[in-house]
Amino acid sequence: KREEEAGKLKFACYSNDGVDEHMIWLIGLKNIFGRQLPNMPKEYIVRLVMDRSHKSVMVIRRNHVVGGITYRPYPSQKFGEIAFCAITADEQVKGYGTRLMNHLKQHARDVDGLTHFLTYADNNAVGYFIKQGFTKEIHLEKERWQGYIKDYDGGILMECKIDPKLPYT
Ligand code: SCA
Repeated sequence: KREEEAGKLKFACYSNDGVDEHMIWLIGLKNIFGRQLPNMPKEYIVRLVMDRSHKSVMVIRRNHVVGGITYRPYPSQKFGEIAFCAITADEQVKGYGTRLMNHLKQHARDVDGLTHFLTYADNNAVGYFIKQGFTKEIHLEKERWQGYIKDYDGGILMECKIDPKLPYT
């Protein structure tokens, strides 16, 4: 909290919108995903992070990306799919992952108008997602998400309902 007040911690949401500075932050985040998600092909990471229909919420400290979450909002369906989520190695388990998710929920609700998130979680990330309010039970009606998100084997589909009123940040 003190760091944030000193202006050293910043949460931002960027997409590949043609602004050079946004591209630089997205490249920094893409490099973290490449290192933290070794099972994901690098080309696939670049493609989604740079895809214009994806957005990335990231935490920036002292002009460096600490971590982020890349997601695709489906505004017509009012849900978003989380594609990647990672914090750089030496900054993990310090609370950044939780704060990042809270910023994502707030942004997705207030800017994108979303009510839910879905993600195919890696086995070893299920614990983290549960702590962020995700469940393995999918309450969202299948008609709202079927055909929109790609099936991905090796992952467990998880859902999170975004509270309509709660201040997340
Ligand atoms: C953290 N926690 C975990 C955990 N990582 N619990 C179980 N399994 C894990 N892997 C717990 C902490 O102990 C803490 O619990 C709470 O979750 C939040 O901690 P934090 O400090 O806020 O978390 P942080 O380390 O900053 O970030 C979590 C994250 C990170 C998982 C993003 O560790 C990371 O980048 N890991 C490597 C990459 C990864 O596995 N990414 C996950 C998604 P308390 O509150 O009780 O103290 S894999 C992916 O993106 C592919 C697609 C997908 O959707 O899965």
